[in-house]
Amino acid sequence: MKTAFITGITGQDGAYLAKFLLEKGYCVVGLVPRRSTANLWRLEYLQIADQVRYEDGDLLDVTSLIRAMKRSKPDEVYHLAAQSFVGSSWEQPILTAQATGMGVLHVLEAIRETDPSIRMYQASSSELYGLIQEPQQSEQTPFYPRSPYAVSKLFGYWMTKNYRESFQMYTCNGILFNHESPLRGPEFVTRKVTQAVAQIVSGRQKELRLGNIFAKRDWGFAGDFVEAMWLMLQQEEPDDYVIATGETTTVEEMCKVAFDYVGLNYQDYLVIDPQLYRPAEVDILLGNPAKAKQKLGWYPKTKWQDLIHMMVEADLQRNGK
Ligand code: NDP
Ligand code: GDR
Repeated sequence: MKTAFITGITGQDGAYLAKFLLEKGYCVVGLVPRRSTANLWRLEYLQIADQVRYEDGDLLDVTSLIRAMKRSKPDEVYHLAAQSFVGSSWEQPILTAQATGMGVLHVLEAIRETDPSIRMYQASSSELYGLIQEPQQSEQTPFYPRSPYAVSKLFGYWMTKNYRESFQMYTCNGILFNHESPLRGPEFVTRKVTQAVAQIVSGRQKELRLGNIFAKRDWGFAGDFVEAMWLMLQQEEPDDYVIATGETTTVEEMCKVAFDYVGLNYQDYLVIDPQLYRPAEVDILLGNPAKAKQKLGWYPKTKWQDLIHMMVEADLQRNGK
């Protein structure tokens, strides 16, 4: 039986990945940072909270990572933990740089100290592309990060590549485009919208305040994307891959699809709030997943419209509708 060590197991991707790996017969160990209350709701939602082994540890404390890794002796490490909300990264740039940037180096060092043959997945991001240099972004597209979050991810990307080249470690960057689900944090725009739809339907909310509705994103389903993380660690050679759907949509169109699903007109509820605009925006993202399809045999299975419907449905249920 293989052992997988997941940082960020309490987050959206951590929960879906844990479920995926448990179904493959892995022993799954999750790193959990000290919080006043452990944040296990996603693992409970997927009914796997009691099938995971937990290790205390924080990305900012490399000794805790080394200890947790030595105890769990993993074959594969999936490094998903980060301060992952782009919007907050301007408010907390130093914490973001430490967790999202330096955290990657801490994990790489913990692996190097424990057993350099452990395979490692790094959660890189389409935010690396930022100010877009090519209409569709592939592994060859130059990076131009546009937020403290993206700059921190750039450091993590290159450290992951550097440890592969310097120490022959099996480390991979998954350059994942936006992926969402009913387990998405409510601060991200898709979930903010689907939650608002459900609350408006149940009379708990009257309006939806958004920032830049003209931004375009390539939205996929998190449940599809975690399979690609695993596939990257099953190859003969480590490499970096774009994971995306190859379709892009505005925030406004996504909003329309969510409200249409319950028979409401989004224009009756939407309020544009300039306070929600970002200091620097990523206007459009559109990924080219051709390499992942060719080398990993991976392709996205869920259309973004179905994903938004799935999320509205889950939020309606949470609101008793
Ligand atoms: P979430 O925000 O849902 O999860 C983040 C996780 O990181 C949580 O488990 C959180 O723990 C943990 N964490 C935060 N700070 C620390 C710390 N100091 N020490 C240990 N753990 C910590 O993110 P997602 O699941 O959506 O994303 C997973 C990864 O993929 C992130 O690195 C993100 O940046 C990246 N990514 C995500 C994309 C997406 O569209 N979802 C696209 C591309 C990249 P807690 O719950 O206790 O706060
Ligand atoms: P993003 O996701 O920044 O792409 O990062 P988010 O859902 O936060 O924003 C997407 C786009 O929507 C616009 N927007 C709003 N966003 C939020 N959150 N709230 C609003 O009210 C709002 N109004 C408009 C944003 O300006 C933006 O253009 C996500 C995260 O998961 C990262 O960790 C990951 O790396 C990238 O996706 C790929």
